[in-house]
Amino acid sequence: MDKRKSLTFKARSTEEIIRTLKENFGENARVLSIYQIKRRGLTRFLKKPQFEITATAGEVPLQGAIPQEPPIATKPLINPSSSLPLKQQIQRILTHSGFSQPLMDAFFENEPLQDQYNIQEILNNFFHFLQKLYEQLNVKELGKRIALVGPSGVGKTLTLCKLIAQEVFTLGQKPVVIKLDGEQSGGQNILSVFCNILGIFVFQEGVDQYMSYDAQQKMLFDHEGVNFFDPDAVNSCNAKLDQWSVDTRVLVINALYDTDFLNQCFSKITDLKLTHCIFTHLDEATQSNKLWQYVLKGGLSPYCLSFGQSLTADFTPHVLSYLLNKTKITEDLLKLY
Ligand SMILES: Nc1nc2c(ncn2[C@@H]2O[C@H](COP(=O)(O)OP(=O)(O)OP(=O)(O)O)[C@@H](O)[C@H]2O)c(=O)[nH]1
Ligand SMILES: [Mg+2]
Repeated sequence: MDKRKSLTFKARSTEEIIRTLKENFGENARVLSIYQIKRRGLTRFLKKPQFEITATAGEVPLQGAIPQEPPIATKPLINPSSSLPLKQQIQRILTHSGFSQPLMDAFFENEPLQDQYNIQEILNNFFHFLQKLYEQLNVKELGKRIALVGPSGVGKTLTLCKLIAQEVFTLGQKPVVIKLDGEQSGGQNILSVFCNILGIFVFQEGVDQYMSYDAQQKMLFDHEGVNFFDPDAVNSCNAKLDQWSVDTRVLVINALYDTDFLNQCFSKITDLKLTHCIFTHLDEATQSNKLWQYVLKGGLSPYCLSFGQSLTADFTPHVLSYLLNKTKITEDLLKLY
């Protein structure tokens, strides 16, 4: 048994995964990532899901590393010859870069331009302003019962796996998982397989009865997709969360959604008693500047960000650093100055 090697293999069931892990690493196996292999065509409905697992006997890398992105342009930019007033020049750059009007208004209100004439300097001030607002946020503590809610397919289940991985690998905790999707699905799905490997109990509402009411037991809830345009669906989700006394209700949102849809989801904060938010698919977003508005002024506490399909990584609780790293000014516009 080689304690140092890492291994990537494919398997179709929990038993197969556990057997391979034991054969290669004995009791010391550490799962680094699990992907569900996507199938094409109709056969995907007929065959069991297949997983690709990477495991090692070594240390598990820490969660939450901040990916390095190129910093924003740093050369001084002055355009004294432009006919546009400075404020308008800045607004034009920020609007084209995806920042919202209310955020820009708050900036100009807070930081009068006075006799600054260097655009780069003002943009730097804008980033400091974003940072200042973030630091002033009243971020709510997480409770013991955490539910992920959001529209279908945003990445709730995958993000839940990342949170479970963090609980198990980083905090050494074993939460209980409750699937709030009625009696919809049974059998093997990625959440059940993953929890099985980690020795986490998964209860499926309507099928299993969860009997323990220990207030200290951390419980993570995976809710089915909610149609935010359907008041009945929103009410029934809220009733279910009330029934389970869920205190931390996290809105999970795909960062690629347009602002109309984001607004629709954020408009249900009161109806669903939402407390936190998570943005997913940051890896696919070429620019994430529009998210600042929701993070800083959306009314929910930022929880974490997801930027990839790994079950155990591609995830950070360092929302401010990640967003600052990813924030870009449309470079073509800057070339004009
Ligand atoms: N690239 C990328 N893919 C992601 C991310 N988060 C989730 N996905 C993918 O998005 C798809 C849907 O993810 P799920 O976790 O099943 O979404 P869900 O919200 O639980 O879906 P429902 O339960 O059907 O409502 C899967 O293929 C995930 O691998 C992310 O941050 N980046
Ligand atoms: Mg799901």
